[in-house]
Amino acid sequence: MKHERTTAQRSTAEWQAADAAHFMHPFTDFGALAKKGSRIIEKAEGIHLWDTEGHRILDAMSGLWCVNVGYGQRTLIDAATKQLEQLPFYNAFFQTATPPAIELAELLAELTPPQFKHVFFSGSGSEGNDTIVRMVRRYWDLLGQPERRVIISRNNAYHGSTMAGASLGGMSGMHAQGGLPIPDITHIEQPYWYELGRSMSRDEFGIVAAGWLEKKILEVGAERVAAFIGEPIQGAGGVIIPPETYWPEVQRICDKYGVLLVSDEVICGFGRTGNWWGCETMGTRPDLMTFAKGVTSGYIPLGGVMVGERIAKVLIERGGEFNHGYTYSGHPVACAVALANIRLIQRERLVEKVRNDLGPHLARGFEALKEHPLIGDAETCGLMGALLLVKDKASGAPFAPELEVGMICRGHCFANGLIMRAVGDRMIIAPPLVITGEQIDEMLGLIRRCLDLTWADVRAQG
Ligand code: PXG
Repeated sequence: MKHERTTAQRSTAEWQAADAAHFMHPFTDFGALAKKGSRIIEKAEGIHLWDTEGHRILDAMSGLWCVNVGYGQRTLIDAATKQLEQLPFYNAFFQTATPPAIELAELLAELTPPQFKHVFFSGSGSEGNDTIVRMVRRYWDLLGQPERRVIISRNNAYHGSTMAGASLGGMSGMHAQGGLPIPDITHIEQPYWYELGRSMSRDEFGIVAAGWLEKKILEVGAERVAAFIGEPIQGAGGVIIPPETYWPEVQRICDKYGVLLVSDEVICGFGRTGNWWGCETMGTRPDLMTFAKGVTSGYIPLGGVMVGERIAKVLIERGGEFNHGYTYSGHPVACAVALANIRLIQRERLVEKVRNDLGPHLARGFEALKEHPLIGDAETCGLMGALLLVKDKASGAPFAPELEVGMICRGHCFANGLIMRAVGDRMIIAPPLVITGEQIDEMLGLIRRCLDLTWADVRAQG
């Protein structure tokens, strides 16, 4: 009768046993998790989650960088219900379309920078970046320059987990599994000032780091370079906020060599940085943008690519059939939820709040945390932030990686009702955009307590 059991009837231990027996989690050491047992999240409201043990947890990661409007938003739930009743699915392949997909395309064209009038929908950010690879190469083929195939990305970038997404990404651990990257994708070093450029000012380093792109273009041969892709701020890589000089210089270099610029807005889009798009915060004019996550606040999967007119025009006027698409490209329920989500962001003026109020509030809190003996650096942009834990504050010397100080800190966070991620020894947050000033203070208080506990552990270990 086990198939008939429902949530309410199972204990945490029973959930954990069934989980370990059947569910292979993403990016997980299956054997280790099976021994330890998952934390089972059962419900959520606002910026808080509850696990099956009844613990209340402040979700400072917005699910996985996506639940920007917080949990339990009635208008999103109603939009999904209504669309499920009216038309749960129809495809967009055979010269058909559904009203929510058309309306969302129209709204995205309005909300994005003026070079964007067209969108290609996918089911996720990874699929969006697969679309980018196909589309970029198709564009250059149609222009009679098929040798322009190479896409340049960066080390420690994250662009998804499909074959193309993982190839574009710069995670060596991912490349090592499955024979990646696929051909004609190459990487340059990331613009991580603290690690790579502390002998210079941030601004000087930004120019140097952008210069690595020009060097790579010349090494590959400009006539072979199709595009450069980057996250305005690297998220999964540890909230690496580049110097202000970096992106404008990257734009200048792309323009100089006719290389397409792709902004992966999967995390930075929909208000996270205090503007609708990370490229607006960073001052670039991309030819393509990938989006996902915040488009529906994670209530339902949806992703896509904003296609700049430079590319759309060629695809439309000379393209013929583009042999690419997904069953769920323009899924009507996902699009209906996205419409409700975007209207909520507009109605509540969340982007303006992040820019003028919440972002500066968080920045002040992180500035104050810089005094903590564990913190080597603290930075924020909008509602993204990173705290770097270091062994020696004066010199900035890092802890030995095997100490896993970030994981120790993350453990204290979990135990104290806070979800904060550890990427190595960078502790990162990206709370829902509906967080209030008071809740930011509550979060900062929890962070400080967990830093103190981590500091005590570190000292006890000598
Ligand atoms: N681009 C960026 C910039 C992302 O952050 C993707 C593409 C892929 O999206 P999908 O929807 O295919 O997952 C992402 C996803 C982490 C973490 O550990 C980050 C992501 C996904 C999983 C884990 O921070 N970002």
